[in-house]
Amino acid sequence: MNIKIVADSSSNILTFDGVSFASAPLKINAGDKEFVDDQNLDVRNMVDALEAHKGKSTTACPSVNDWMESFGNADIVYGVTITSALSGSYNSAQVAAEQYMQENPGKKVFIVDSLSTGPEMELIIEKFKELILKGLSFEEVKEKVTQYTKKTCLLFSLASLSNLAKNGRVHPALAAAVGLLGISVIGRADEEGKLDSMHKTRGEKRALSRLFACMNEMGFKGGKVRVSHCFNESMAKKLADAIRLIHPACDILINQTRGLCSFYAERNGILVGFEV
Ligand code: X90
Repeated sequence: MNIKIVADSSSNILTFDGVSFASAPLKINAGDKEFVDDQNLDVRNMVDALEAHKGKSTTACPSVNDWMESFGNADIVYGVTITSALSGSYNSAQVAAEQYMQENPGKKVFIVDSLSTGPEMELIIEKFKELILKGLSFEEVKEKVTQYTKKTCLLFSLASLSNLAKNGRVHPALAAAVGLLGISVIGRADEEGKLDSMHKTRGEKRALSRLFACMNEMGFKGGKVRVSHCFNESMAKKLADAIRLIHPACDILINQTRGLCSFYAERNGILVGFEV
Protein backbone atom coordinates (compact mmCIF):
# COMPACT_ATOMS: atom_id res chain seq x y z
CA MET A 1 0.00 0.00 0.00
CA ASN A 2 1.58 3.24 -1.01
CA ILE A 3 0.59 6.29 1.00
CA LYS A 4 1.38 9.89 0.14
CA ILE A 5 1.04 13.29 1.80
CA VAL A 6 0.43 16.35 -0.39
CA ALA A 7 0.18 20.04 0.46
CA ASP A 8 0.01 23.20 -1.56
CA SER A 9 3.16 25.31 -1.55
CA SER A 10 1.79 27.76 1.01
CA SER A 11 2.95 25.21 3.62
CA ASN A 12 6.55 26.25 2.83
CA ILE A 13 7.44 22.55 2.79
CA LEU A 14 9.07 21.15 -0.35
CA THR A 15 10.42 17.84 0.87
CA PHE A 16 9.57 15.78 3.89
CA ASP A 17 11.60 12.88 5.27
CA GLY A 18 10.30 9.46 6.18
CA VAL A 19 7.15 9.43 4.03
CA SER A 20 6.22 10.04 0.41
CA PHE A 21 5.43 13.76 -0.04
CA ALA A 22 4.64 16.24 -2.82
CA SER A 23 3.96 19.96 -2.96
CA ALA A 24 1.40 21.46 -5.39
CA PRO A 25 2.68 24.88 -6.45
CA LEU A 26 0.80 28.16 -6.30
CA LYS A 27 1.93 30.85 -8.73
CA ILE A 28 2.82 34.49 -8.37
CA ASN A 29 2.44 36.82 -11.37
CA ALA A 30 3.95 40.26 -11.68
CA GLY A 31 3.82 41.95 -15.07
CA ASP A 32 5.39 39.56 -17.57
CA LYS A 33 7.04 37.47 -14.84
CA GLU A 34 5.58 34.30 -13.48
CA PHE A 35 7.05 32.72 -10.35
CA VAL A 36 6.14 29.08 -9.82
CA ASP A 37 6.35 28.27 -6.13
CA ASP A 38 8.33 25.04 -6.46
CA GLN A 39 11.84 23.84 -5.58
CA ASN A 40 13.35 25.86 -8.45
CA LEU A 41 12.10 29.19 -7.16
CA ASP A 42 14.78 31.62 -5.97
CA VAL A 43 12.72 33.24 -3.21
CA ARG A 44 15.17 36.07 -2.50
CA ASN A 45 15.24 37.01 -6.15
CA MET A 46 11.43 36.93 -6.29
CA VAL A 47 11.02 39.17 -3.23
CA ASP A 48 13.54 41.67 -4.67
CA ALA A 49 11.81 41.63 -8.06
CA LEU A 50 8.37 42.12 -6.49
CA GLU A 51 9.54 45.08 -4.43
CA ALA A 52 10.97 46.68 -7.57
CA HIS A 53 7.83 45.95 -9.60
CA LYS A 54 5.41 48.87 -9.57
CA GLY A 55 2.46 47.35 -11.42
CA LYS A 56 -0.14 44.80 -10.44
CA SER A 57 0.80 41.42 -9.02
CA THR A 58 -1.48 38.47 -8.40
CA THR A 59 -1.43 34.85 -7.26
CA ALA A 60 -3.11 31.69 -8.49
CA CYS A 61 -3.86 28.46 -6.66
CA PRO A 62 -2.76 25.04 -7.98
CA SER A 63 -4.92 23.77 -10.83
CA VAL A 64 -6.82 20.48 -10.67
CA ASN A 65 -4.05 19.10 -12.84
CA ASP A 66 -1.31 20.28 -10.48
CA TRP A 67 -3.09 18.46 -7.67
CA MET A 68 -3.52 15.31 -9.79
CA GLU A 69 0.19 15.34 -10.52
CA SER A 70 1.01 15.66 -6.83
CA PHE A 71 -1.06 12.51 -6.09
CA GLY A 72 1.26 10.46 -8.31
CA ASN A 73 -0.03 6.92 -8.28
CA ALA A 74 -0.55 6.59 -4.53
CA ASP A 75 -3.20 4.25 -3.12
CA ILE A 76 -3.96 6.62 -0.28
CA VAL A 77 -3.46 10.37 -0.45
CA TYR A 78 -3.71 12.75 2.50
CA GLY A 79 -3.69 16.43 1.59
CA VAL A 80 -3.82 19.82 3.26
CA THR A 81 -4.54 23.20 1.68
CA ILE A 82 -4.41 26.88 2.47
CA THR A 83 -7.67 28.31 3.86
CA SER A 84 -10.63 28.03 1.50
CA ALA A 85 -11.78 31.44 2.74
CA LEU A 86 -8.94 33.15 0.86
CA SER A 87 -7.96 30.75 -1.93
CA GLY A 88 -9.41 28.31 -4.44
CA SER A 89 -6.77 25.72 -3.55
CA TYR A 90 -9.07 23.55 -1.42
CA ASN A 91 -11.77 23.55 -4.08
CA SER A 92 -9.31 22.61 -6.76
CA ALA A 93 -7.85 19.81 -4.60
CA GLN A 94 -11.35 18.46 -3.91
CA VAL A 95 -12.17 18.34 -7.62
CA ALA A 96 -8.87 16.52 -8.24
CA ALA A 97 -9.66 14.08 -5.41
CA GLU A 98 -13.08 13.20 -6.88
CA GLN A 99 -11.59 12.72 -10.34
CA TYR A 100 -8.69 10.64 -9.01
CA MET A 101 -10.98 8.30 -7.07
CA GLN A 102 -13.33 7.95 -10.05
CA GLU A 103 -10.48 7.11 -12.42
CA ASN A 104 -8.79 4.78 -9.91
CA PRO A 105 -11.40 2.66 -8.15
CA GLY A 106 -10.21 1.60 -4.71
CA LYS A 107 -7.86 4.54 -4.23
CA LYS A 108 -8.66 7.01 -1.48
CA VAL A 109 -8.01 10.72 -1.06
CA PHE A 110 -8.68 12.88 1.98
CA ILE A 111 -8.08 16.63 1.75
CA VAL A 112 -8.31 18.85 4.81
CA ASP A 113 -8.90 22.60 4.64
CA SER A 114 -6.38 24.06 7.10
CA LEU A 115 -8.45 27.28 7.44
CA SER A 116 -4.95 28.67 7.78
CA THR A 117 -1.65 28.47 5.97
CA GLY A 118 2.15 28.17 6.37
CA PRO A 119 3.42 26.71 9.63
CA GLU A 120 -0.04 25.59 10.79
CA MET A 121 -0.16 23.43 7.64
CA GLU A 122 3.31 22.17 8.53
CA LEU A 123 1.96 20.91 11.88
CA ILE A 124 -0.87 19.14 10.04
CA ILE A 125 1.59 17.51 7.62
CA GLU A 126 3.62 16.27 10.59
CA LYS A 127 0.46 14.90 12.21
CA PHE A 128 -0.42 12.99 9.02
CA LYS A 129 3.06 11.46 9.06
CA GLU A 130 2.86 10.50 12.74
CA LEU A 131 -0.50 8.74 12.22
CA ILE A 132 0.64 7.00 9.02
CA LEU A 133 3.74 5.66 10.76
CA LYS A 134 1.56 4.42 13.63
CA GLY A 135 -0.27 2.34 11.04
CA LEU A 136 -3.71 3.90 11.51
CA SER A 137 -6.44 3.22 8.94
CA PHE A 138 -7.66 5.81 6.41
CA GLU A 139 -10.79 6.47 8.47
CA GLU A 140 -8.81 6.83 11.70
CA VAL A 141 -6.33 9.25 10.13
CA LYS A 142 -9.21 11.34 8.73
CA GLU A 143 -10.89 11.51 12.10
CA LYS A 144 -7.74 12.27 14.10
CA VAL A 145 -6.43 14.93 11.72
CA THR A 146 -9.82 16.65 11.65
CA GLN A 147 -9.70 16.76 15.46
CA TYR A 148 -6.09 17.95 15.43
CA THR A 149 -6.85 20.97 13.19
CA LYS A 150 -9.08 22.27 15.99
CA LYS A 151 -6.07 22.31 18.30
CA THR A 152 -3.67 24.22 16.09
CA CYS A 153 -3.52 27.99 15.57
CA LEU A 154 -1.77 30.55 13.43
CA LEU A 155 -0.56 33.98 14.47
CA PHE A 156 1.40 36.43 12.36
CA SER A 157 3.30 39.67 12.60
CA LEU A 158 3.42 41.57 9.31
CA ALA A 159 5.25 44.78 8.50
CA SER A 160 3.14 45.42 5.39
CA LEU A 161 -0.32 44.36 4.22
CA SER A 162 0.16 45.89 0.83
CA ASN A 163 -0.04 42.71 -1.28
CA LEU A 164 -2.91 41.31 0.79
CA ALA A 165 -4.90 44.53 0.25
CA LYS A 166 -4.07 44.86 -3.45
CA ASN A 167 -5.38 41.34 -3.97
CA GLY A 168 -8.58 41.95 -2.04
CA ARG A 169 -7.68 39.72 0.92
CA VAL A 170 -7.81 42.49 3.55
CA HIS A 171 -9.54 45.87 3.71
CA PRO A 172 -7.43 48.69 2.22
CA ALA A 173 -8.12 50.86 5.29
CA LEU A 174 -6.40 48.30 7.50
CA ALA A 175 -3.44 48.04 5.13
CA ALA A 176 -3.04 51.82 5.07
CA ALA A 177 -2.28 51.88 8.79
CA VAL A 178 0.46 49.26 8.60
CA GLY A 179 4.01 49.80 7.45
CA LEU A 180 4.14 53.49 8.30
CA LEU A 181 6.54 54.45 11.09
CA GLY A 182 7.46 50.87 11.80
CA ILE A 183 3.90 49.78 12.58
CA SER A 184 3.29 46.03 12.34
CA VAL A 185 0.04 44.20 12.58
CA ILE A 186 -0.37 41.16 14.82
CA GLY A 187 -3.21 38.91 13.82
CA ARG A 188 -4.46 35.37 13.49
CA ALA A 189 -6.29 33.00 11.20
CA ASP A 190 -9.79 33.02 12.72
CA GLU A 191 -12.25 30.11 13.02
CA GLU A 192 -13.58 30.75 9.51
CA GLY A 193 -10.11 30.81 8.02
CA LYS A 194 -10.07 34.54 7.53
CA LEU A 195 -7.41 37.00 8.47
CA ASP A 196 -8.23 38.67 11.79
CA SER A 197 -6.14 41.67 12.72
CA MET A 198 -5.77 41.91 16.49
CA HIS A 199 -3.21 44.57 17.38
CA LYS A 200 -0.98 47.18 15.85
CA THR A 201 2.44 47.53 17.43
CA ARG A 202 5.56 49.58 16.86
CA GLY A 203 9.01 47.99 16.93
CA GLU A 204 10.18 44.40 16.99
CA LYS A 205 10.36 44.12 20.76
CA ARG A 206 6.72 45.01 21.27
CA ALA A 207 5.65 42.85 18.35
CA LEU A 208 7.42 39.88 19.94
CA SER A 209 5.86 40.36 23.36
CA ARG A 210 2.42 40.79 21.75
CA LEU A 211 2.88 37.61 19.73
CA PHE A 212 3.84 35.60 22.78
CA ALA A 213 0.99 37.14 24.84
CA CYS A 214 -1.49 36.25 22.05
CA MET A 215 -0.17 32.68 21.92
CA ASN A 216 -0.80 32.33 25.65
CA GLU A 217 -4.28 33.89 25.43
CA MET A 218 -5.15 31.43 22.68
CA GLY A 219 -4.20 28.52 24.93
CA PHE A 220 -0.55 27.75 24.18
CA LYS A 221 0.87 25.49 26.90
CA GLY A 222 4.27 24.54 25.49
CA GLY A 223 3.15 22.31 22.59
CA LYS A 224 4.83 22.23 19.18
CA VAL A 225 5.68 25.53 17.49
CA ARG A 226 6.61 26.07 13.84
CA VAL A 227 7.78 29.50 12.70
CA SER A 228 8.14 30.67 9.10
CA HIS A 229 9.75 34.01 8.34
CA CYS A 230 10.27 36.11 5.25
CA PHE A 231 13.98 36.99 5.60
CA ASN A 232 13.66 37.69 9.30
CA GLU A 233 15.38 34.78 10.98
CA SER A 234 16.58 36.94 13.85
CA MET A 235 13.01 37.78 14.91
CA ALA A 236 11.98 34.14 14.58
CA LYS A 237 14.90 33.13 16.82
CA LYS A 238 14.02 35.77 19.39
CA LEU A 239 10.49 34.41 19.55
CA ALA A 240 11.87 30.88 20.01
CA ASP A 241 14.13 32.17 22.83
CA ALA A 242 11.19 33.87 24.56
CA ILE A 243 9.12 30.67 24.35
CA ARG A 244 11.99 28.53 25.68
CA LEU A 245 12.44 30.78 28.70
CA ILE A 246 9.02 29.55 29.87
CA HIS A 247 8.98 26.13 28.13
CA PRO A 248 12.63 24.97 27.97
CA ALA A 249 11.87 21.69 26.19
CA CYS A 250 9.48 23.18 23.62
CA ASP A 251 9.71 21.59 20.15
CA ILE A 252 10.26 24.63 17.90
CA LEU A 253 11.40 24.64 14.26
CA ILE A 254 12.09 27.69 12.11
CA ASN A 255 12.07 27.89 8.32
CA GLN A 256 12.03 30.45 5.52
CA THR A 257 8.77 31.21 3.73
CA ARG A 258 8.64 30.00 0.12
CA GLY A 259 6.96 31.92 -2.73
CA LEU A 260 3.31 32.26 -1.77
CA CYS A 261 3.82 33.15 1.89
CA SER A 262 6.71 35.47 0.98
CA PHE A 263 4.46 37.30 -1.45
CA TYR A 264 1.70 37.91 1.11
CA ALA A 265 3.67 38.09 4.37
CA GLU A 266 6.25 40.35 2.63
CA ARG A 267 9.77 41.04 3.84
CA ASN A 268 10.21 40.71 7.62
CA GLY A 269 6.83 39.06 8.13
CA ILE A 270 6.65 36.04 10.43
CA LEU A 271 4.04 33.33 10.78
CA VAL A 272 3.71 31.17 13.88
CA GLY A 273 1.85 27.86 13.91
CA PHE A 274 1.35 26.27 17.33
CA GLU A 275 -0.57 23.66 19.27
CA VAL A 276 -3.02 24.59 21.99
O1 X90 B 1 -5.26 31.22 -4.38
C1 X90 B 1 -4.43 32.12 -4.24
O2 X90 B 1 -4.12 32.87 -5.17
C2 X90 B 1 -3.76 32.29 -2.90
C3 X90 B 1 -4.36 33.37 -2.05
C4 X90 B 1 -3.80 33.42 -0.65
C5 X90 B 1 -4.20 34.59 0.16
C6 X90 B 1 -3.73 34.65 1.59
C7 X90 B 1 -2.32 34.24 1.84
C8 X90 B 1 -1.79 34.55 3.23
C9 X90 B 1 -0.32 34.22 3.36
C10 X90 B 1 -0.08 35.95 5.16
C11 X90 B 1 -0.40 36.04 6.59
C12 X90 B 1 -1.24 34.98 7.19
C13 X90 B 1 -2.73 35.17 7.02
C14 X90 B 1 -3.55 34.02 7.55
C15 X90 B 1 -5.00 34.18 7.26
C16 X90 B 1 -5.78 32.92 7.33
C17 X90 B 1 0.32 34.61 4.61
